[in-house]
Amino acid sequence: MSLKEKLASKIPAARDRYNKIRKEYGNVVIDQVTVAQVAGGMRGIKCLLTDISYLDPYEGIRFRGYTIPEVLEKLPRRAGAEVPLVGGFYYLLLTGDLPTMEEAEEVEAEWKARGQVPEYVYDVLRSQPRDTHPMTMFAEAVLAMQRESVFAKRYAEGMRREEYWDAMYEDVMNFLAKLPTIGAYIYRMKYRSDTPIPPDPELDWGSNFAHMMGVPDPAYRELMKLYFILHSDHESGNVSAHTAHLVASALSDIYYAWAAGLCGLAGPLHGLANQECLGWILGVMEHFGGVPTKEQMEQYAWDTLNSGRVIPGYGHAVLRQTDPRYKSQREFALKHCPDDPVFQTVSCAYEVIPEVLKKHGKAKNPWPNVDAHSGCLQYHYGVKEFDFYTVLFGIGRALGISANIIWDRAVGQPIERPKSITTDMMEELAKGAKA
Ligand code: CMX
Repeated sequence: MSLKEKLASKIPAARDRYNKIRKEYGNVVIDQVTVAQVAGGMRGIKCLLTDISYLDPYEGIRFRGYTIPEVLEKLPRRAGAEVPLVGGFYYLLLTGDLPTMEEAEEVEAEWKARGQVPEYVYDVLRSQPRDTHPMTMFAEAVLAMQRESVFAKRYAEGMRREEYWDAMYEDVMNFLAKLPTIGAYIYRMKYRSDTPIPPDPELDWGSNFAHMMGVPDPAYRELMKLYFILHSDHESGNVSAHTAHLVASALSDIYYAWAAGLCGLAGPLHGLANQECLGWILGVMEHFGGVPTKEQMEQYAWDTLNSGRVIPGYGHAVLRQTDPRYKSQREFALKHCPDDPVFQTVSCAYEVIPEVLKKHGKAKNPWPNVDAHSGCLQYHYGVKEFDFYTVLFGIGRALGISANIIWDRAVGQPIERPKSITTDMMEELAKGAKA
């Protein structure tokens, strides 16, 4: 069954279930909100609904109920490939079902058919000064394509609510199909003397990105499929996913929604952390003239903390263990580049920093997150321009946010609108409760 047919077959029951729960159990209390949560970035408030992924603080992410090792083991892969097809992974994210090889290849074929990037997108990119941050370029390219939106056109024509998901699906497939080409184009334009590489029709979505980047090592193709899968989704409360969901809740299309999400991903406490991590690791190496000893690493970590900065790549708002996305990348590095000095420095940090952060006593989670590892693998394969790394994150994260938004439209999730209070009101409530 094609992805769209499978989706169509699942939506009526899911929509009924969602509406029934809203109607019958609308008054049931599932969480309480404290002053600390309101004043502290809404941490931990259970107020978002998604079936695409779930983040357990100790176990890490599950995509549609599957852990990362399960996803990598169960999804179909092409002959000789180490990592499954991203098209098959997207089928799982959207439908909750493991695809057959044929179904995974159908998604890949659909992306291939829709992959042509409009010329004006290149004009938009080329009109920017070359020192514009690649995330700014990426967000601009996504926003520029809004004129292609099927959802916006059909909405203006008076489309029925039940059809919203269908138009959103069309937009999403058109949009996802083009992202690897746009990302690689930005890279080749900005850092490789303006020498874009056309896609290879024989390659899958993830491998094609590696090819268009111009990295010759075939292991990089496997890395990029892994990278996009690992970065796809992390529940819906993180800044980029939540921003995209919020914007789309106003019935803005995927182009508006993901351009906004990318602007959130570009922040140093979120997606930009991976570029900061590699900068920090290279800083350690430069300072000590190569891979540091554990004692040197400890000293450098304390110097960072004592100068009032955070150690990038460590800590997490939800996780309370080593991020399984970190572990998965570490396994890849142990297999493909165990002797790489940058990887060895990342490993040394892993041995030392959790203990330093525990002694420091502030971070609730002293363990590494996904960003602590991703840059070192890119660096190994020659992608050394680390301000580009968040674009890679942005391509991968588009998979998760778009699956969420299709389902938001499918069940009819409403416009998001939480309630604010003033500081006076909060103080009064707090004092009243204490008295
Ligand atoms: N180094 C030093 N201090 C840290 C720290 C770190 N890696 N992580 C947290 N802290 C500090 C916080 O700054 C905070 O200090 P204040 O009380 O002075 O403000 C205190 O510990 C408590 O923070 P927390 O509750 O543990 O963490 P938050 O949920 O507030 O923030 C995160 C989470 C990721 C922003 C934070 O751990 C951090 O800044 N890490 C470094 C940046 C990073 O790796 N970001 C990538 C995250 C993954 C992603 O979203 O892409």
